[in-house]
Amino acid sequence: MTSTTTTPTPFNRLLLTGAAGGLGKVLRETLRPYATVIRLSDIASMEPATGPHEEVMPCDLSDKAAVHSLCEGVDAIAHFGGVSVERPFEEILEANIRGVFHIYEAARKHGIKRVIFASSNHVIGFHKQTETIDANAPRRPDSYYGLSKSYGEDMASFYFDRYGIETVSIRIGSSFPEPLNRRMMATWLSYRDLTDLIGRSLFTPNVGHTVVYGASANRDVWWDNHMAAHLGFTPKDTSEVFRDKVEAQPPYAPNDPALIYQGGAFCEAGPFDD
Ligand code: NAI
Ligand code: 15L
Repeated sequence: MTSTTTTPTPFNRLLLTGAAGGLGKVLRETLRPYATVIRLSDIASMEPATGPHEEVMPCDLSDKAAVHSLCEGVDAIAHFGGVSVERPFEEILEANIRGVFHIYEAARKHGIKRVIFASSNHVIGFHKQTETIDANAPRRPDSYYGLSKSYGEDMASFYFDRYGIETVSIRIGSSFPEPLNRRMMATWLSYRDLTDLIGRSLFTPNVGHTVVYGASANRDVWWDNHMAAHLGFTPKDTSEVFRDKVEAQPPYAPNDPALIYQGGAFCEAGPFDD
């Protein structure tokens, strides 16, 4: 958060769901400056608290009562828990759809005023890679997973309009240590840029419900963040430094969705019941 004019006062207690996951393990460390205490939660086991700045509280997001207890005493939520890839609808329903409802209901009951929602590029995955889209582009979910993130964004919008709970929904591209394939040269979001974007999303006043695309300063741009300009997010990293390594991989076949659609392989995942 280098270009803000004031240093934000950290939250007292920040809840991080999905804390045992790929991003959660990173954010457990990098979100530290944003809160006195980070409450770490997941259905999976994780390392015990390493000091008074951490609390570990296991929880299944599909358990309403457990999520309500989880949110007690919390000032802001970074909601990163849930199924993170395409799976049968029933799995997505429990973790992502029921889960996000439980998070917002608990936020309402406990007076929590700010949520960061880990949304995904798969909300708009059926847009072609030749398009550049902003936050107002029609959603074109590419999977049950993408649908659940679209539902989460609508939940965020509703809870702002109805109850004044503010959310930044980050449509994360591909956040990994480095881009893993040619498609990710456009979608990659470094951990440093993600951490900065979460900070801005937590501390920028009056965000209402803001949708922002999460990508680093990559050469090929599919997403236009002018509608989230108030966050002041200017990514610092770029996938260009990995280009030679990634382009050593074989090229995609001409009909590969990874070459055609923004959501890549998710556009051809499933069906699961046949
Ligand atoms: P991950 O799969 O490594 O982590 C998700 C965590 O959620 C896991 O630790 C899992 O145990 C937990 N979880 C699943 N079901 C749960 C339940 N019922 N109750 C409680 N916890 C549950 O995924 P990753 O990559 O760390 O992503 C974190 C979040 O960011 C996810 O919501 C994902 O959809 C979103 N995201 C990630 C992207 C990426 O490139 N890493 C891209 C777009 C979105
Ligand atoms: C996501 O939403 C997934 O959570 C992540 O694992 C990647 O597949 C990413 O999108 C992507 O599109 O690369």
